[in-house]
Amino acid sequence: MEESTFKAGFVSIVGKPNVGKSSLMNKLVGESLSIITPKAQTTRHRIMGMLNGENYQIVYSDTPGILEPKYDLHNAMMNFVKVSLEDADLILLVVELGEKYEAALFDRFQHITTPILLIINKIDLGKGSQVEDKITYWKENLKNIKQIVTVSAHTGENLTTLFNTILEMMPVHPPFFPKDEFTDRPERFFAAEIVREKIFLNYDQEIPYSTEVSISEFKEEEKIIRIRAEIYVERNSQKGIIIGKAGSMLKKVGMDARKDLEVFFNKQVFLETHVKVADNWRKQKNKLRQFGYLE
Ligand SMILES: Nc1nc2c(ncn2[C@@H]2O[C@H](COP(=O)(O)OP(=O)(O)OP(=O)(O)O)[C@@H](O)[C@H]2O)c(=O)[nH]1
Ligand SMILES: [Mg+2]
Repeated sequence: MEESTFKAGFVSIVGKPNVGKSSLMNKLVGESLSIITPKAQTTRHRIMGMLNGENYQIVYSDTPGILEPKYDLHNAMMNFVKVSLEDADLILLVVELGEKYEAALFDRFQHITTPILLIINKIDLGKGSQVEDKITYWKENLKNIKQIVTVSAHTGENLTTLFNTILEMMPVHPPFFPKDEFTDRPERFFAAEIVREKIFLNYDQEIPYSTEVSISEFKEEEKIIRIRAEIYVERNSQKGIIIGKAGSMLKKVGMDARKDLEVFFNKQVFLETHVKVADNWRKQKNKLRQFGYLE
């Protein structure tokens, strides 16, 4: 392929929490890079996933769901969204089927000059004329969009059409990253995210939101990877909840995580977990810096 026809660009996936941004990125990239849970605010970082073809490189960015910030962690998350929008050659604005126009969220997209594709996700849940009705609804409410694409990140419906539309809109440009790379994140990041996903899935109420995971050791040996994960909670009283009766809950998290870690790294994993307290870490700049949310 001649250099002059190579296409490469940045595609930012944005939208409200829980609409399926991470599910969509994983499907578009073909790798389980981003963690997915039924709870809102699962994603806290900008995570890049590259799709490399013979004559293209698409650099997707999964981002945290857009919300009204309530504490410093939220501010950091919204800054990831902002920076990702600034870098974008194309924006995938994702809404879920039942969603309505909210000025606080969508007004910012009414005047952006970067091209926007509106993605209506979760169409597998649609009944009767619901999907058609929603297309009409969004055309009326959001004028500044190039096209609407309806998909299901869950079943994969229409994802080929979406991919073709994205590729069509990519600028002619040489690749931004080496062609064998598929993410900007190191192995430790994915290890921490997999443990965090299991915490989102195994605990309720404030626990998932109060928890952060940090990898203090990642040693790859010939046959096994040894990982030490520190699980931080905000208050001492939350330690007991994480650990559970006779350590039962933490044991389950560890087992669930190890299974996925072994699939992700395609190798046997030994996982050690430790629960610690980082007082009010979501509201403390120094701790947010330590955990990689701030420069
Ligand atoms: N039925 C259905 N469920 C979906 C679809 N896409 C995602 N989901 C589910 O929606 C929930 C949220 O998915 P995520 O991909 O984590 O959503 P997100 O937008 O990344 O969420 P945040 O990271 O919290 O902003 C999960 O339970 C997914 O399984 C879809 O096309 N159909
Ligand atoms: Mg997400």
